[in-house]
Amino acid sequence: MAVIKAHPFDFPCDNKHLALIVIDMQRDFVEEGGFGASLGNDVSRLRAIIPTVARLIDGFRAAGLPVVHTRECHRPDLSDLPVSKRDRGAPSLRIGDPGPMGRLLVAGEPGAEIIPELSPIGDEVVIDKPGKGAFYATDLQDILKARDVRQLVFAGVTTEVCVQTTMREANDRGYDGILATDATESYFAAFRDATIAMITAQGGIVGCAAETDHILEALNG
Ligand code: TIU
Repeated sequence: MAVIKAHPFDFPCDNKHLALIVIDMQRDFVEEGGFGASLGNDVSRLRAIIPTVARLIDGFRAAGLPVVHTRECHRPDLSDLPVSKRDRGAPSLRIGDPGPMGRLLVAGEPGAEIIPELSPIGDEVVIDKPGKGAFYATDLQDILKARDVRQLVFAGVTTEVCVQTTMREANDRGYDGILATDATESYFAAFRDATIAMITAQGGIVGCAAETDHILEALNG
């Protein structure tokens, strides 16, 4: 069994049961004119991880391991959008409003698509999710069960919102989780760092954390 050099413990990874989950690398979070920018965020921080996420995805593809992509988006009629989520904060545009990339965070609109640099290929699964966590109101768990996946590597955005929420959901469902620290990013550097610290504290209460190079080394080993 290969071992990923990780913190706070080296992670014994079993390639027969390992998958990569790439969270919400969508135009709406990573490009100007999207939902993230409408909340007042600087999207350039998130763009910086694109090459590293691509390298991680390529490594999983080359090893023949599953890659699952998620997209945070809502039905066009917004029936799965709670008013509390729609009205939160003081956005210049709300979810469902028309923007430069179509209606914000609405399935089927250009802004909800995964960025072209990281487009899914072949039979890679894409999970559309109305919440922050990728298990909530989706069939992700059934899909992972069908492929006998038990260990999950996490990448994507944003670290403290959708990535952390999904990692916690996975932890409660019995999955081993490992966060790729240089393949995840937040609009706030301090929040990314705090998330890595809090999931790995207490002996890895939620999971462990490793650099992409170390994850790739274990896949190839
Ligand atoms: N606002 C923010 O940091 N994130 C989100 O709204 N969604 C995700 O993290 N995908």
